[in-house]
Amino acid sequence: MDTLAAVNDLGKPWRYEEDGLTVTRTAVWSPPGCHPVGCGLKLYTKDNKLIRVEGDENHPVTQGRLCVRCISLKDYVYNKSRITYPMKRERQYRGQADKWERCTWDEAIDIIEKNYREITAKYGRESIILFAGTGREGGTLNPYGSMMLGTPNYTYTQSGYACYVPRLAGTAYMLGVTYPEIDYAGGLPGRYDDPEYQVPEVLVLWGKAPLESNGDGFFGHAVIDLMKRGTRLIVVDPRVNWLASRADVHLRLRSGTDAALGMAMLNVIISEDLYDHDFVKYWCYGFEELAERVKEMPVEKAAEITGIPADKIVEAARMYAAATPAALQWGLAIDQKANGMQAGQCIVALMAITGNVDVPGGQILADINFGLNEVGFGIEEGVGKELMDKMIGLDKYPVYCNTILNAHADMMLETCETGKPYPIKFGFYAGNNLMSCTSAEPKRWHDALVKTLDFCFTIDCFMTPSAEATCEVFLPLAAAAEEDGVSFTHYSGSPVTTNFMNQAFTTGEALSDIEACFKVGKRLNPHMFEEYQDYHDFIDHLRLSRKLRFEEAKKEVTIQRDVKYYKYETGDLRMDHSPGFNTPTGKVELYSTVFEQFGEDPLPYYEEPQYSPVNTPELLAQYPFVLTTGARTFAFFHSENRQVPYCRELNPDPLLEINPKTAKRLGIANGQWCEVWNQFGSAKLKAKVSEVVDEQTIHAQHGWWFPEEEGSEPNLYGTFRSNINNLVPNFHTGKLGFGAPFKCLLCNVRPLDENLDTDMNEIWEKFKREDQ
Ligand SMILES: Nc1nc2c(c(=O)[nH]1)N[C@H]1C(S)=C(S)[C@@H](COP(=O)(O)OP(=O)(O)OC[C@H]3O[C@@H](n4cnc5c(=O)[nH]c(N)nc54)[C@H](O)[C@@H]3O)O[C@H]1N2
Ligand SMILES: Nc1nc2c(c(=O)[nH]1)N[C@H]1C(S)=C(S)[C@@H](COP(=O)(O)OP(=O)(O)OC[C@H]3O[C@@H](n4cnc5c(=O)[nH]c(N)nc54)[C@H](O)[C@@H]3O)O[C@H]1N2
Ligand code: SF4
Ligand SMILES: [Mo]
Repeated sequence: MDTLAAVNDLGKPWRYEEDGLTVTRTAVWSPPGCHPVGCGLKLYTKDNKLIRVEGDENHPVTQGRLCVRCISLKDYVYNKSRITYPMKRERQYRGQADKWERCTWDEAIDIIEKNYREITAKYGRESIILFAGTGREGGTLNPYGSMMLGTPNYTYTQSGYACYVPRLAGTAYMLGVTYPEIDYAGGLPGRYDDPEYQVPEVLVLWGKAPLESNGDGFFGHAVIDLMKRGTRLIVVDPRVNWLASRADVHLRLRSGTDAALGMAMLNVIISEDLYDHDFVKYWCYGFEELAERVKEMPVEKAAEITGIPADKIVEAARMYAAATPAALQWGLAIDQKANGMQAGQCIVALMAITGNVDVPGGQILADINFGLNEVGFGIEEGVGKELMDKMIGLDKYPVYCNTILNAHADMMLETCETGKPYPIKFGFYAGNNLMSCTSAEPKRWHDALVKTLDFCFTIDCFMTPSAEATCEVFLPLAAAAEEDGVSFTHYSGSPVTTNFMNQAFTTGEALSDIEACFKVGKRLNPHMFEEYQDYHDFIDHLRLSRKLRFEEAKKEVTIQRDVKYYKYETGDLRMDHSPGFNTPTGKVELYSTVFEQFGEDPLPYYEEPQYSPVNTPELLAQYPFVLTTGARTFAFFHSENRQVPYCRELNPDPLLEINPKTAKRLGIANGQWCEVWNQFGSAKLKAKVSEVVDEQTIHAQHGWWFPEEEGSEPNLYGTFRSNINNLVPNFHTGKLGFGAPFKCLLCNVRPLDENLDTDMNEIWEKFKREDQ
């Protein structure tokens, strides 16, 4: 279990005094939005005010390194547009930014309770939708949905749950664990020099840009650490991102063709006999079938599909197979396509047949005692089986809904539009801004929600376009520096550290998600909270399963967790503690009996993106470019940080990357505003003319809105003007309901005559001045 020792090498206590300031050491999650990376911060305060932020050199993984979003924390917490008191507004004034009035927490909860009682009495608890976003503290583990609201319709509103869960589901079916993170010695006391550790000779980054994203609790700098120790990179990416430009091999594929590349690499490794015979023989199921299947994808065919030269595919396959160990990290780009599960299948098969699973320097797997199953969700109790059966989408996509206990995003949109099979009336945003970022066809969501919801509330640090359009109550959210809480790297799958957030100061009446959930939940569903004295007790239960006590453990700030290898030999991967993997056959299922049981092909296959130069050549005259979106940037976490001058000035405008030759042909200059459009919609972005993309590809940033602009309807902070999701359709998922084409569509681009800068810059400068 967790070792409460060894970490605080430099000997600093969790709180101390320095030069007249109080220093609080903490390891944060969100907000500002982030995944549970748990970077170490030193917060310097005086008289309950944040004076400055520094990286904490005591943290075993981050060792003082921080990204711009935590460095600029002061600008975030004291931003002029931050909301630090509860607010209310009459239903008739929805969409009117000047109609909000300050109120007390009690008053806000009274209003929420009154609506909750009235609406659930009339329409049942199934009429409640919880809008979930990415894995931030409040949304994760679902206490808001199951305990506070008791709704079966906890809904992450991105079409096809095209983020992380397709990866989790695929690995759960094939390996019996959650996402197998690469091993960067994060849990070992000696880190990279630990005798148990081996530096990977090769690291494959496939559709992932970890320096910018630090995705899913992985600290991106670990890749640099490894490169300094000799690790060579293979990068699979249509764009030349920073790491691709430093890779030994860059496989620059056409967006959306990953499964073809994966099958071809498997084919090379198998046909050239480069695989790990022992591991395949003893621990893999269905190797012969896989070998047969991937013969359908010879490298020449894959080269034609992906646009990567055949010899490069062979080179990469050989390099990966020859390395001992080799690590592979795959990212969001794989989830964001209908064929993503199959690409994921290829990737897991690559790891397995080369013998890199559960070995030092390869992929780390969660111990059966770890992982999300250690934490009580209270869902059965809070929602009840009868109601869970009413979850939207359960009939059509049972695998999706049951895997993550989430209503299906696309089906939910349809339900909000039609009121069928029952009406959705009560809404709550728990870390979601669907009109700017989360969802495809945001205007369609807007129209459906404005019409269907009788009541809606949110908890956030800032007003968002989504809340402005639909909410009656706004609850103020504490930033991570203002709260007590806990985070697990990688959401506790492949656990490396447990991190404690130590409250350093407070601002206004802002409360953390956990505290707010406790406070509001006690009113709405008191029986669910009876056994907790206060919210710290609730944290112990929710995050620590009472195995540790927050009040004690927080002093460690970060606890490294025991990483064990070769658990398939020791029985630590299976509930029954017998050797093997936690799958129906006890082996790594290259041929997935689970996929088969769900009516999916048990083996990987390639399918063209729904709209692509190959699949829909008839559309090419109108939409000649391949569109990929949303590659992460350092300055922003999704739709956040646009208010923070420090971040915004690194990336002032929504950018569209276009190759110099394409730009020249279309008459587009660097920095010129453009319109990008396709059969689903259009958006206005600013051209960044760059070799980062090839001539056929356009890349557009996501998550744009303008907090400095008019908030009232119809402008809603300009959220629909530059929103690239106007071009992304719903209902284009894979067979099991997972995946959506956020990173593989067609589009066209044209230069705009109007120069939007003139007005926009003036508004921004005024906003910024008032903030200082
Ligand atoms: N700064 C910052 N960090 C974030 C976020 C944020 O908004 N900002 N968001 C967080 C969230 S929720 C997530 S899910 C993670 C995602 O983070 P990552 O998993 O790293 O994903 P992305 O940055 O979206 O894309 C990674 C790379 O995929 C490439 N790519 C695009 N299309 C394709 C394709 O078809 N195939 C392949 N192989 N590559 C492709 C892009 O060019 C990009 O370089 O980041 C998290 N971290
Ligand atoms: N075109 C395109 N669209 C995409 C993507 C893409 O790559 N391309 N990526 C998609 C992906 S992977 C994801 S995960 C979604 C993300 O979508 P969301 O997770 O919905 O992200 P945001 O739109 O930033 O909205 C989050 C809101 O939560 C607030 N917030 C931040 N931290 C916390 C917290 O701890 N608690 C609470 N209560 N609120 C908090 C923020 O202030 C913000 O207003 O976007 C998706 N949208
Ligand atoms: S990755 Fe997240 S936690 Fe770490 S410094 Fe950046 S914003 Fe802060
Ligand atoms: Mo995500």
